[in-house]
Amino acid sequence: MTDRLTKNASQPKLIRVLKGEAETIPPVWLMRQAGRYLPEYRELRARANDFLHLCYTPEWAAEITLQPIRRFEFDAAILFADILIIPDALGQNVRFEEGHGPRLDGMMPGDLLAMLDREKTGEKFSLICETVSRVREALTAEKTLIGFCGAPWTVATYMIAGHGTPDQAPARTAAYRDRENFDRLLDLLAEVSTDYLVAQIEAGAQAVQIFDSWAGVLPDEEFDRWVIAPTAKMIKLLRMRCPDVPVIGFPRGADGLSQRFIEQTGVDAIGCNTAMPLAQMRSLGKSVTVQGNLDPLLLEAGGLLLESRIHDIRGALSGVPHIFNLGHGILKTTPIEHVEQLVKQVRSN
Ligand code: 1CP
Repeated sequence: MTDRLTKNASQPKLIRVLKGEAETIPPVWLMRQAGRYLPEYRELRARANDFLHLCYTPEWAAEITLQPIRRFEFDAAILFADILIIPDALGQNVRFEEGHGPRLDGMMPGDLLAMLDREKTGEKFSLICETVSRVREALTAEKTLIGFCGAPWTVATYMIAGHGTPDQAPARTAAYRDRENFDRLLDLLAEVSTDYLVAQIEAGAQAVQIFDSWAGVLPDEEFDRWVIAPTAKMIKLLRMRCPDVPVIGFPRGADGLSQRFIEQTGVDAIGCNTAMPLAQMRSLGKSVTVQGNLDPLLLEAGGLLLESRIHDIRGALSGVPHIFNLGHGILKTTPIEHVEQLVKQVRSN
């Protein structure tokens, strides 16, 4: 751990912790912190009508990114966009239907490879980067701006099925049947996603998170091939171009394979889902920064149990580099007062 320590008091707290420092009061932000539980988000969302149009309008997307910072003073802002920007920018048809989540024209890996066009991505990526620069300009120096993308495996599950699925069966079946084209698809996504993250960093993102929300459904051999290998490739390419920018991996649900994920991808931090035991998080914290893992449903429920769990998470992770966060995205039914209570308690001694 000591060799990762680049002590620099002038850096924001979240970056110090990502570089391996343990803070008595951990930095805090929440996955999906910009979104539907906030009335000010719902108001803008209703005016924009179309979700992708919101993401591609820098003025609105920057405003939405900043809304939770104004309200709760989190240590980090996360760019407001979506993991499905990548398929959209590559030319696949992506829509967000009210009440149904995302809808894509799902296709087999070979057909996707024939249709996707890397040359197309520049125009849409530059709109997202314009949001990044606007947000960085508006934030004070102690706040960190996090850029993000989806991991190749998770993004591919939507590109093949055409929508979210409980078990990612369409993508798993397609990948088992045509491993060669599936590998090529993940390779393309890894390269394009790295270009996208580099562009976000050049525009002002100071750390990046790679969301692999569906990493937990794979057998270990496929986990190596479809989760670890593309993530390791992205991080290797990223380090060549942006050596100092910390990377948070979030292989959700892959608890038993977390140590292997850390060792083989080279992430600086690992996002831990709600089901990961705190003792395991503490042990992972010996090699990387750990982030998480409050249950979003407990934050929604509130009360004494919430208070005692926040206390337990902080206690279990004291002395290791820890970023306080949820184990998955905040729910749209979460009362604002519960978020206020969380931030207050995490910042109390
Ligand atoms: O109707 C609406 O207002 C849209 C709701 C919404 C929002 C607010 C979607 C649709 N995406 C987002 C923003 C978003 N998505 C962010 C913004 C930054 C933040 O505040 O954190 C981020 C980081 C994401 C990432 C994302 N999108 C993931 C990975 C994280 C996770 O929660 O697992 C995934 C899987 C998506 C796909 C997606 N986009 C939207 C929905 C409803 C979904 C899930 C679809 C499904 O599987 O059913």
